Parts: sequence; C-alpha cells; structure tokens
Amino acid sequence: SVLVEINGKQHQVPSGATILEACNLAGVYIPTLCNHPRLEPTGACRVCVIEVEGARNLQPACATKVQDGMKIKTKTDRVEKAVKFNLALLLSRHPKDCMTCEVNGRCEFQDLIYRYDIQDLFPSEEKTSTVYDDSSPSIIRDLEKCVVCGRCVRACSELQGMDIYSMVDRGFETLPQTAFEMPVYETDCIACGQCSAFCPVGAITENSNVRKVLEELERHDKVLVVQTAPATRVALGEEFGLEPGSISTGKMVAALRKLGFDYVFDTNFAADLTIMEEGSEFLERLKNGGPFPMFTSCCPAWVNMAEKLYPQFLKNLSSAKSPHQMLGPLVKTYFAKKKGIDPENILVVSIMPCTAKKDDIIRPQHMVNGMPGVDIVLTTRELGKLIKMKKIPYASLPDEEYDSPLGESTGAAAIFGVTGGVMEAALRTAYELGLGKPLPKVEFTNVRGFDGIKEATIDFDGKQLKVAVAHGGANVRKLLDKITSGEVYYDFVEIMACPAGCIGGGGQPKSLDKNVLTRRMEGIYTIDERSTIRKSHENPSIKKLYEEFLEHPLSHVSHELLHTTYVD
Ligand code: HC0
Ligand code: SF4
Repeated sequence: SVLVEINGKQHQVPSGATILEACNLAGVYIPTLCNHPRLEPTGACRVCVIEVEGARNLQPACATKVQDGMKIKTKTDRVEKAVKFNLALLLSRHPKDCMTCEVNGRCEFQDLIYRYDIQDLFPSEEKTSTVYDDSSPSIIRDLEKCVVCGRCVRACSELQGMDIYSMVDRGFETLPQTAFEMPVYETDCIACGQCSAFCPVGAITENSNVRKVLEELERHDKVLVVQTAPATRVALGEEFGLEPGSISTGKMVAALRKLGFDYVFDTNFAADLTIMEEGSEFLERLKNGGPFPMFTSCCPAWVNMAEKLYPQFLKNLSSAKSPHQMLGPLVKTYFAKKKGIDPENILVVSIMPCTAKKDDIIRPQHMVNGMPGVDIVLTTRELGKLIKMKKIPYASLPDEEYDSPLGESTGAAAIFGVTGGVMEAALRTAYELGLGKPLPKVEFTNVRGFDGIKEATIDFDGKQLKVAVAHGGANVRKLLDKITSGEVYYDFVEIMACPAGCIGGGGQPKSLDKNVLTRRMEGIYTIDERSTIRKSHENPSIKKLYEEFLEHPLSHVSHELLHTTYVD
C-alpha cells in the first residue's frame, strides 16, 4: 500500500489504485459519469477532475493512479469550477425532458446536475442528435440523451466481445454508433442489454413495456398470469434500498398480487422441467453418440449469438426451450384446461433479468396453437418501476407464496440464475437418472464462481465426461474459438451471454457497487442450500405434470410444447 494525502488528511491506500478508488475508500466523494467499477477507466467525461500537488493541469481521478506521497485535493475552487463547467457543457447539449424520460429519478446525470446546482448556461434550441433507434424489441437508443461517457461501447466490447458500437465523430458531435449507423437490430447485436444496464442516463434503455402491462392490469379483461425468473428475487430489492443479494422472493410475489395479477407462477418450476427435458436429451445423445458438445439453450442472447455468428454450432444446441418459454405454453394448455379457462383469454407476463427475452418471445418458433407462449416481458428494472408507480411499499411487504401447481421448485432450479447453475442442476439430474444411483455429493463446486471459463471432468460410471461453462460474451467467444479449432473437447457446455449469468443480466437493477454480482450470487446459493429438495427430478409438481399431462421427458407432447428449432 501507499500513503497519500487527501484534502490534508493521510490515508493508507492500496498501491495500483486509481485516485478515484482511493478517495472512495477514504470516504471522499468524487463525481463521475464515465467511470464504472466493472469497466476499464477512460477519463472521458472529465467530471472527476481533481488537483494533484505538483501537476499543472487538473487530473481525471478515474484514470490516474495513486503514488506514494501524492497530495490530492478534491475540494478547491478550481476543481469545483471545472466540474461545474464540464457538467454545464454536457447539460447544454442534453434535452430537458426529464419528466418524460424512462430513467427519470434514476439518472446519474440528473443527480449530478441537481447536486451541483447547474443552471442551463448555454441553452440551445437545436437538437444535437436525432438518432432514435427503436428497431430492437430489447433496447431503445435515444442518443439525444447521450453524455458520451462510452460505457456502452466498453460494456459491449470488453464484457460481451461484441463491438457493436464505436465512438463516431461527426464533427459537431461524437456519438456511440453502430457500423454504418445501421439500426441496432440489423447488426450482430445479441440483445443482451448490457449497454442499457451500464448507461448512466436514458440514452440506451430497455424497450419498455411498463405502460402496456399497466393498461392490461387496469383493464383486467383477461386472466393475468405472471412468472418470475430465478435471478429476479436476489436483485429486485435493490430498487427499494435492500442490500444487493437480499432474497425477497416472498415480497416480490406479494407485490405482484397487489399489482393485480391473478396467478403468480415461478419460472423456477419450469427450470426443473427444463432439466428433465435437457438432461434426458443429453442422456439420449450419450446413447446415440452426439452431436457433442451439447450446448445449453436457455440464454436467448446466446441463441442470438449462435444464430448470427456461430451457425456451425446450431445442431449442437439443446432443443429444449428456456424455462420461461416452457412455462408460458404450459399455462395456456395444462393449466388452462385444469381451470377451464379459454387460453385465448390468458395473458402471460414474464419478469426477467434480461432484455433478450423481449426478443425471444417474438420468435415464430415460440408460437403454440397460434398463440405466443409468453405475451410480454418486463425486466427486473421495469417491475421495480411499476411497483413504485403503484406506491406499493415493497421493502415492508409480508412474504407470500407462489400459486400452485406451477410455483413449486427445487434448489437446482434456483441456481439457474448464476453462471454454472444450469450445468450443476443438469448434472445432479442426469447423473441420478442416467446411472440410477444417488449422487455422492450434490454440489459441483468446480463449475461455480466468476472465472470466465470453467471446466470439470465428471466420472459418469467410468466414462469421464468433460464439461465447460462460459459467461460474458467475450469469454464465450474465446471458448467457442477453442472448440472450433479443436484445441479443446467437451461433452456438455453451458453458455450464458451475460457476465455472471442471469444475476448480471442486462435488465437487472443498475448498480455502481463493485460487489453487486458476488452478493447476488451468494443470495442464489443460499436459496439452494435452504431448499429441502435440491434435485429437479424430485420436484413433486414436476412428477405430477408428467403423470397428468406430459407422460415422460421427450414425449410427443413435450416436443410440441417444450422444444424448439434454430435458424441461421
Ligand atoms: Fe435466466 Fe432462465 S435462468 S435464462 O439466466 O434457463 O433471464 O434468472 O429466467 O427462462 O429459469 C434469465 C434468470 C431465466 C429462463 C430460467 C433459464
Ligand atoms: Fe452490445 Fe448487448 Fe448492447 Fe447489443 S444489447 S449493443 S450486443 S451490449
């Protein structure tokens, strides 16, 4: 560590830290827009400038490393003036329609303008940019609101390995643009939404369906069914001041009932079902000799990536639909029949940590009996917004339970929400169903954690199964390249496009906490540990579903409702 002086006080800080990190550790506030703890610093916004004794110019705190004996001043008139000037410049080119903005009240720029009491010094009537791109069902780009921080560019390239945007200088303005300024939906964009989760303002947001759902709730002329993804329950609370990783499943269910949904089901139930189908498919492939590796197929951004960039692997993807796309059709068949409801009169809403699910529900392959399996997707952020609009006191709601029969789930389903979870859940079931004997140990710890690519070898009655897990597009692409070149061989591979899996999904609450993913991951594994049933094939409601309706995994009905195809 090194000793630095910040505003006249000595602080011991880790060597190699940036001045911004050092000040954060010392509890000294520094404003910033372009910096994000999970992205490489660039110093682009110049809002974090500070004075360093001996240096003539102000320095960007995010991109300057501490040195032993450094004397840093963050509160001088010169700093204050520069920060205000830089904010005022940004404000001059920013629209002032905060009241109608998607992120009103949750905008980092708005907070800074308020905090520094910035007046509009250079009011301009002219729009600086007219790029408004709603081509994608997943994200909307309204670049008039862009503050040129470059976080979207970095999230897309550093984390996702996708490079959809680059900063384009058009003379009078610089903007994060697609190649040839194409609508984003026409590029190789996989709809993961990471760019929207890192945007500090409302320049890139999820393509919101809040109003649509609000209208359905108020009209209420249909049976309103909602399902919640595994990763939502450890993140939604953040929108209401709960610690990251707090498990608020019961409050979420209660809030959804208060909003007016008639049935609250759990995507986790269908995650158990996915394991039954996908696990059985894997066992079939072992019997029939492939094709290997078998890839998981539940991440729709990964499916987009495979279809757009790796068509050679489409035959390797499991044909199992993702859990929420299994639950929707089951609601409109199995459940509708049980309750005597006309399926045309049911609306299924999925609450997902994911923006790609908005794209996923309009795939023609997901139509069942002429109806979409799932009608509307709301991200975790959008659900937070809806709950706030309705003034529901989320944090103090008493816990409620999911409805049955599509609400019961196991610990195996819970861990779908983190990287490695689908693999672990699948192995728990494939082992016991395939070998007919109990697992020696229920946890597969080698596939857990944040390493970008994880591998394990599992002894499958003498056969050594090789499995791999990758998360975050950049890691995924590395792994796929190695598989393509023949450098590595695997039997089974789990892919999640977002960093850390769904807990880090592009539709999750925005966070500047660098430990947010660790906390959410802890929350997920805690749910698994606390579950009395931890293997999908032991879920009694799943057993009943097969007895009453599906017959057995990979049956004819299963194929009709629960499996899909891919196109390149
Ligand atoms: Fe996921 Fe899913 S686990 S993709 O990460 O498989 O979004 O949370 O809902 O469908 O279950 C996301 C999360 C899901 C699905 C499940 C899978
Ligand atoms: Fe890149 Fe994902 Fe944003 Fe598409 S949605 S531009 S792939 S970060």
